[in-house]
Amino acid sequence: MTTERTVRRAAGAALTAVLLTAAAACGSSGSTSTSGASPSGAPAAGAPSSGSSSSAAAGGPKKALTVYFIPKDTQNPYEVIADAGGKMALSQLGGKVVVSSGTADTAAAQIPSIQAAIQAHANAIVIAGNDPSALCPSLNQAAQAGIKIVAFDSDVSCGASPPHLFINQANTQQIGTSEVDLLAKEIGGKGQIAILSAAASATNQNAWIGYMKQELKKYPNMKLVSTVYGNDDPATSLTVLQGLLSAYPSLRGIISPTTVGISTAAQYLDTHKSMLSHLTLTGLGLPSQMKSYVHDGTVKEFELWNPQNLGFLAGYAAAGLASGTASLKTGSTFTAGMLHSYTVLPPAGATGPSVVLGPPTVFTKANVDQFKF
Ligand code: RAM
Repeated sequence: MTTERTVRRAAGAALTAVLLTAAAACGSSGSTSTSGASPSGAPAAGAPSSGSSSSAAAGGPKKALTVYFIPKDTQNPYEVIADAGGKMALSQLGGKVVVSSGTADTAAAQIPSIQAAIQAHANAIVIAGNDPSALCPSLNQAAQAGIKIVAFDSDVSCGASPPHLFINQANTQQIGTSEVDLLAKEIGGKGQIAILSAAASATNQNAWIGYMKQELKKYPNMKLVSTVYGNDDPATSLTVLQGLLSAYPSLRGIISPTTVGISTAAQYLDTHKSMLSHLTLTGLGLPSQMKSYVHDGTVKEFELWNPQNLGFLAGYAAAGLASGTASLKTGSTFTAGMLHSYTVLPPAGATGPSVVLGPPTVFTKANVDQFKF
């Protein structure tokens, strides 16, 4: 049982829509990109204007903060959208985001970006961990240099040191169990199934897969035969998918808990439609990437949350910690602009202090077009 709970959650699709900006406009093509107080993408209608924060005086975050966003990699569209949310948050607070990471989903590729944040005297780091423990020594160095540490998307498990806040996209258990339930519903709870995941060391996917395995006990006739890892790289995802399909010709279902994996698999099945007579795909996907596959029947249902809201919340959390207006204390609260107030949840299992953005949305033909991310 998890003790996570949503204290204040994004108010569904209406709020989701408000925070959408063109992710492409905010994307990072190189390994490092900077966004100042005037982002290229104007805040969407309803967003507070970026110059409005005399908030330090009002007890809000300090102005002119520099926050390093270190996503899993700089090329994954999901991560680009999440970083855009961070840029929007810091822009509203009069600070800036520097996006820096590698192009492969490894801890080694992220360590230079942590070092760069230390060199730049950043106020905070927001990192999506490609590995639960390999980043801890560098993050400790950063914390010793006075940099506040926030994990989002994929947590790090460094124990008490450095202390950090995890911004969870949704309840971890719910993400894992709901994907199994979606697939079970579609295939009648029967047959061989497989998981097409991201990097083998990714904390988030591994935590979800743990709950998937637990949930599978409810379906004795559904058998998990293989888990393969595409490293959030489309080419690798395709290779391991093809290996899976040839090793298990009777496969009835695939869960891909990664936007890169599910979009790659959907694209493949779209051009191998005969497979759809016996094979069902679900998982976590970006509606913008998946909608054509939903409309042509390749995929019926999948889920996600708004990655831009995730980055936005992480940006506010980082700014709050760096300003002393947010803390890691259980039950303490901070305000994340238009997403309102969040309460810090108690540590549970391998997860330290955390906040949860909100429940995932299930996308089908009926609603997939409403979401712009
Ligand atoms: C991929 C990444 C990310 C995950 C999403 C659902 O883009 O692995 O970490 O949260 O999928």
